[in-house]
Amino acid sequence: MHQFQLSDQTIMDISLRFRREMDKGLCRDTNPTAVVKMLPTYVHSTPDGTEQGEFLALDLGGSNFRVLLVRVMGNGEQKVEMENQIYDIPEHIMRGSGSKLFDHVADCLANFLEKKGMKNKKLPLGFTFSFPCQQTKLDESFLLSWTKGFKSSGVEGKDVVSLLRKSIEKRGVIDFEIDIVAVINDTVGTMMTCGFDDRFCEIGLIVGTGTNACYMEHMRNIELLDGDEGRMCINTEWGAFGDDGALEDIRTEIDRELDAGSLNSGNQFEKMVSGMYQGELVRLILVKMAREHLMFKGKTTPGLLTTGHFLTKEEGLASTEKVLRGLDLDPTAEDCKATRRVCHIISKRAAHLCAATLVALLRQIRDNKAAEKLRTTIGVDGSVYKNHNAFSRRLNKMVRRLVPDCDVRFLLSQHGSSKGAAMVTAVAFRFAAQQAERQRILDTLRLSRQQLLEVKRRMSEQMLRGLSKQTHEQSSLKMLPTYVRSTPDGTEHGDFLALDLGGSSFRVLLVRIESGERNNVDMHHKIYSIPQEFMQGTGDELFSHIVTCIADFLEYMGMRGASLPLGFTFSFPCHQSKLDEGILLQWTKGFKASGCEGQDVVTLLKEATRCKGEFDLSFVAVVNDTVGTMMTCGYEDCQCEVGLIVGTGTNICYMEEMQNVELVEGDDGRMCVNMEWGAFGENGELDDFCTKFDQEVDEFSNYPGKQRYEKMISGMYLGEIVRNVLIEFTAKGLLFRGKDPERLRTRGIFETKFLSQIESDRLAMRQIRSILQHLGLTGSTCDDSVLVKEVCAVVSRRAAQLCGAGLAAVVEKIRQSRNLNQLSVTVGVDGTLYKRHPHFSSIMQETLQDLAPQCQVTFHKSEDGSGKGAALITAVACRMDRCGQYRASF
Ligand code: 0WK
Ligand code: 0WK
Ligand code: BGC
Ligand code: BGC
Repeated sequence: MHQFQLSDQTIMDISLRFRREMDKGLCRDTNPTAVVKMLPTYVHSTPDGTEQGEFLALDLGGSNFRVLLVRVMGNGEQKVEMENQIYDIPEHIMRGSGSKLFDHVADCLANFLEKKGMKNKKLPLGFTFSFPCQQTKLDESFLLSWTKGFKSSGVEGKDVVSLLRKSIEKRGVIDFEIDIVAVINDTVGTMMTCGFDDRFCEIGLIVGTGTNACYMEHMRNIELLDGDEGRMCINTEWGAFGDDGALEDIRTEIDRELDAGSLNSGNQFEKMVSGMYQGELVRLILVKMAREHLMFKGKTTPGLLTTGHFLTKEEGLASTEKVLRGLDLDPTAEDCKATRRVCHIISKRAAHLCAATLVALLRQIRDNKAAEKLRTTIGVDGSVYKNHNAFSRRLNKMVRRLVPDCDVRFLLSQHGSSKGAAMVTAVAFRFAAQQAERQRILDTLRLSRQQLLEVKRRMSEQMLRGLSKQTHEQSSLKMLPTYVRSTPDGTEHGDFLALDLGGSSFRVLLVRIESGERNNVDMHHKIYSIPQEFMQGTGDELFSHIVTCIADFLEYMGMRGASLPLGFTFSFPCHQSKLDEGILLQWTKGFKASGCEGQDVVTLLKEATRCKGEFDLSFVAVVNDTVGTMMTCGYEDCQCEVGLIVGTGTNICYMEEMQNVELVEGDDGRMCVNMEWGAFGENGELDDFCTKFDQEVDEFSNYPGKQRYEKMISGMYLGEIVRNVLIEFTAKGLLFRGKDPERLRTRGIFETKFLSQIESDRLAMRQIRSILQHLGLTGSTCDDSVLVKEVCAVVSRRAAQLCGAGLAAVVEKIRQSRNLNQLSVTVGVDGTLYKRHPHFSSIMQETLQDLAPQCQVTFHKSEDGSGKGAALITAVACRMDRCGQYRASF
């Protein structure tokens, strides 16, 4: 019997071996070949007292199959009521066909509900299925292999939830309806059951028919899953420890004999520890002893020779003689003493082996927490642990001896794993309900292809109305003629000042154009800020500030008092009747300076220059940033006939056939039209796509009712839409655990740049949390970060799709105006949102491709800004002037 006794050294060594097996199972590369599978369970937390409701639970895989009704009283009452019924699983069903097994389970469920008079109640169900399963989510679990006494066919490799659903549906809904919300392992159920009473409980242990353990592992160590924040319960399936030969040195010939005769191969560790096998080990030893004439006077009996006839539960019982006589043996007192000794040794080895693996778990948790002294609780269940006092005593004792520095408590589960299953179901049910509500809200921000086609159609309609003299006033798209009729021809030359006002930064540029060789433009610029008080003060203050910046720039360039032609990129809707005049129709974005709307901004600028008297501006061309961008890109790509801005604001211009530009005389050639598409929707064209979050943003914007399309797309507003969705989620308890972080109510706090950061694929969840922390949204969880990222993605996706639908209308217009079957055109594009957002441009281009398949569109990102374009336009105008050509437009 000596070979069954393990020295402390050996036990310590086995513990270290098991720890290595755990690492193999957790590691992505070695998991496929690991025998200790370390299976993710998708259970992220132990009960937090908010669980409540009525749940059904099935407990399959232990010595009893139970159907239970569990009532969890919430709001901190921590009270649970349970009713259960034990049903038999006949051996022919445990080893028959899988469909028969699950039909039997469904029958028992129906019987239970019948008895409870609850057949017509649709209840969520938690399914404790105590076998090794690969889970992909809480309600999907593929059986890896049967263990213990089960061997039903057609189940391994299958999702046991679908098999159960099928058996239930087979009975027809008229019978009863069940919503299987969660499938868990009995170790997980046991941990949750004990966790309900003891918040330190983070390990679940079963030593019963089979044996196994689970524990709360840090996500960063679970390489099979993304995310490294928080914890998840891992089902170790330690029964299989040794299946790769790791325990060969301690396995005896008796162990090998038992394994050879067992129903399911493998599970070497379980076969040395659990209740299904301890008795069998004793029997095989007694048979060996008898055959070697060391016991029972060398006699064996059919009873003794029959597998499974020496049940584990027998061991403890004083009446060994009664048991042996039950096997038709005629034991002497010596025989009884020897039998008890064999039982003692087998049970002791089992307890010590269990302690070895348990200590490996304890050390893993202690190291994860970097804790000096670990305080933890092990929730435990199973007939061996419960009914074999010697076993549990030896196990506790050996654990304390191996890890004296850990304060470990064993908490016996009083209610079985189903209470825990109900907890998991309650959490899952609450999560599922919350998820459904989150998706319902997010669905209001998701646009279908049909809706996008409708946006495109309505945009096309408004374009025609805006171009037509008759309907121009009624259109939300002003289709403003820009008096830019062609792109540079390379003969332009000279020094030009350029101003770039209206984007996220104000720039003053000196642009030196050398004629002849193309693309020889030299630029110097300086960025100035436009303080809020000037953006929202008086026009005089604003333009005086602009002139101050120009003067500072000329100083900085050593060109004090210079008089240069100037290209003025003024990124707001302006009515132009010629190139050097721009009547501001209305401010947009963050600007609100008084006394400007309805005024010619060229005059306002010249007025301010005159007042300052430090330099003179000879000629000023005013262009929209979309036009400047088109020109800048057109200088390198002559196919560039569209200018797109997706930045603080959004807008587009394109080269339209003169005969369609009814507001301007003449039908020859083309002219660039500034669509001011930001205003699309002001006549209600977008009302059926607008959500309450958009309403909120519009209501609190500088210009309620204005720029509706812009407010669903551009950088100034996306962050605000996200913030409003997050407030709604928080108010509904769907985010930040319903705790309303005051900071979230601060308008403008969620800048759009955060969307771009949060949606970047490279950003780990913890970095999202640090952004939330930075925003003062402290105490957010990993789930919160995931959700915030999802909200950002939905809002930016809608913006990109809306932009793509609008662009599809524009390029289709060009194609149709030119009666082309296929159009290939380049779009010059600029703007921080387009440039910095990780997915905006690709989603916009996908949408465009889908909605305008007859247009090949190339996107040319502007690297030099629209100031260069403005200077080029000014240069062309000046060239035409030198040639004495009328410079109203070119
Ligand atoms: C009771 C639990 C059940 C688990 C069983 C294990 O409710 O989920 O499977 O303990 O112990 P056994 O019945 O195999 O001895
Ligand atoms: C850079 C251009 C400028 C334009 C801006 C728009 O040079 O004219 O207004 O892009 O992008 P935003 O700065 O608003 O993101
Ligand atoms: C199964 C485990 C289960 C354990 C205890 C083992 O045979 O593989 O999933 O937790 O028995 O019931
Ligand atoms: C303005 C446009 C400008 C766009 C991009 C909008 O708010 O109305 O003129 O092109 O922003 O900057």
